[in-house]
Order: sequence, then C-alpha cells, then structure tokens
Amino acid sequence: MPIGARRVLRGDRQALARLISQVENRDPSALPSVRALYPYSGRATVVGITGPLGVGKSSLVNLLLAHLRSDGKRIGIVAVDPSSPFSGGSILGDRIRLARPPGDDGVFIRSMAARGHAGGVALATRETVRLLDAFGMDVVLVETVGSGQADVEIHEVASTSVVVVVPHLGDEVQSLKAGLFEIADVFSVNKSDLPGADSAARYLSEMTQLVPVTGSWRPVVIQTSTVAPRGIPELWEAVTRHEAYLDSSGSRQTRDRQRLTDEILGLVREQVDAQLLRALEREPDLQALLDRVVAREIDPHSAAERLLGEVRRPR
Ligand SMILES: Nc1nc2c(ncn2[C@@H]2O[C@H](COP(=O)(O)OP(=O)(O)OP(=O)(O)O)[C@@H](O)[C@H]2O)c(=O)[nH]1
Ligand SMILES: [Mg+2]
Repeated sequence: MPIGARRVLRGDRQALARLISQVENRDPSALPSVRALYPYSGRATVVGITGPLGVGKSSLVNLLLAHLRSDGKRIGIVAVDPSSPFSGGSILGDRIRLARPPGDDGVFIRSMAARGHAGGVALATRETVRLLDAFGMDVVLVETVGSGQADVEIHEVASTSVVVVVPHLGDEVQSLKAGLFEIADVFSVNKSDLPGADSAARYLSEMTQLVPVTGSWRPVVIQTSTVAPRGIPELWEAVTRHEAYLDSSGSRQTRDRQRLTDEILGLVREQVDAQLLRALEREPDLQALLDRVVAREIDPHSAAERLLGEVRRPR
C-alpha cells in the first residue's frame, strides 16, 4: 500500500490534508493512494447541507457538529465555496466560518473552491468525502450553496440531503419548486426565531404532499434556529430516520449503484476528453481539415470520424 494511504489509515491528519489537496488539483500522483483507500470507505453517513446564500448552513453545521461530537461521533466537514459572483464582495460580510474546536482530533474540516473546476467539483468533492470516510469519520457533512441549480449536485455525493430555507422565501420558492425540492430529503426552516417560520413550515409541508416522489419517503420539515438554538436534535433525528428508510426500502443500494455509475462515466469522460485533446494536438492538418469542411469538400461528420480515428489510434 502506498505510504500516503497507510498514513491516512493510521490517522495522520497531514497526510489526509495533502491527499485531499492532490485530489482537488486532479493530481495523478494521488491515484495510487486514492485507489488503495477505496475499500476502507463506505462506512460514513454522508449528509448534504444545501440551500441559498446566507440561510445559516454553516451555523447549522456548527451546531450539528457539537450535537454529534457530544455523542462521540467523528465528523468530517467539507464546505464547497459558492462560485457565485458575490463571493468576492462584501455581500457575504457576516458569513459564519467553520472552525475545528481546538485540539479536537475527531473533527476534520476542509473547504473546497468551487471555482475553476468546471464540472470537476462533484468528482473532487466525492473523492474528498471518500477520503474522510476512509480516515474513519462516522459522519461527513457537506455544505454547498444551491438555489435550484446547485453548483455541486449534492445528491451525487450525499445519501441524505438537508435543504435549508428561511421564512419569507419570496422568489426563492419558485426555484425551490424547480430544483431543491427534488433533492430535499429533509427541510430545515432555519432562522425560525424570525416571524413567519410557522407558515413557511406549513407551506413546505403542504408542498411535500403535492410533489411526486419516488419511493415512499416524503421530505420532513423541521424548524430550526441557531441563534436561539432550537430543532437541532430533531433535525439530526430526521436525518437518521431517512438513513434508516434508505436501508429498509433497499433504495440505498439502488442510489449507490446509480451514483457509482455516474462517477465511472464521469471518469471515462474525463479520460476521453483528455485523449481527444491529445488527438487534436497530433492532428497537424486540423486547419486543413477545417478548410475542407468550409469548402464543402467533406462534411462535418466525416471530419469527426477522422478525429475519432485519431483518438482510437494506439500510441
Ligand atoms: N436570526 C437568525 N440568524 C441566523 C440563524 N442562523 C444563522 N443566522 C445568521 O445568518 C447569517 C449567515 O449565516 P451562515 O451560517 O454563514 O449562513 P450560510 O448559509 O452558511 O451562508 P453562506 O455559506 O454564505 O451561503 C449570519 O449572520 C448568521 O448569524 C438563525 O437561526 N436565526
Ligand atoms: Mg456557509
């Protein structure tokens, strides 16, 4: 087994951090360790915490962390930064930053930049989660910003997705219907210390009755507050109920297989793309080929076939 992987299994936090960085940079030198660690993963409960900007996702993660730590659970946290155009500005002024309690070895927190990954975020996030899993974390919490068209498709990573909203959703209700509604296993109506929480929760509960679901799970709606702490044990209880449902209904298996199919296809695509780029570099007559297509001497299909031949050509 590669030394990096052995160190991770031994509980070496630095080795874990280094490996995650390599995974994030799609550095091929991480591959041997990533592969060696795969059999040690699959034990952690992976929970997505997603929702629009500033609804209190990090605050909830902090309180869930405290709740789970008091239960002796080892916790990994992955925070995928928003790639929204606001992220450089002061609009996020009072965001809560996640921090590991000093000296607590049962917690590992990692931020990932969503920017500059173009499609690779889900892949890198999934592998990071898997490394935390192999490291021995019981629960991995993944915070992502999502407003219906999530940057990271959280359900590609998490077995339970908590969608966080706040009272007075306004226009967000529309995008909720479109996107987040489909992925929510549990709703947290956070900031329920503010007025309107009851009616927001009631509205969401009614919506969950209307939206078609696959299987027999209907999203559970929990009111939470992180400033006047409320609903945190109930939120976690809803998550564990959903996890139990996944097991009893057999849908964990179905979902896992689907996720792995997507992952493998994603990896194949990554390789094919890279091969295509190399083939394009090898094709010195690309411009000439293009000229011929422009001059109507050959058609685009023939040009594509020619390039495909290059991709398939053994090197
Ligand atoms: N009133 C009230 N404010 C809250 C509550 N939870 C969080 N906040 C406040 O909402 C703001 C954003 O909280 P965060 O936890 O950073 O929210 P977030 O969803 O992680 O934000 P981003 O990661 O930037 O999308 C902070 O000022 C929090 O103090 C709550 O339950 N009630
Ligand atoms: Mg946050």
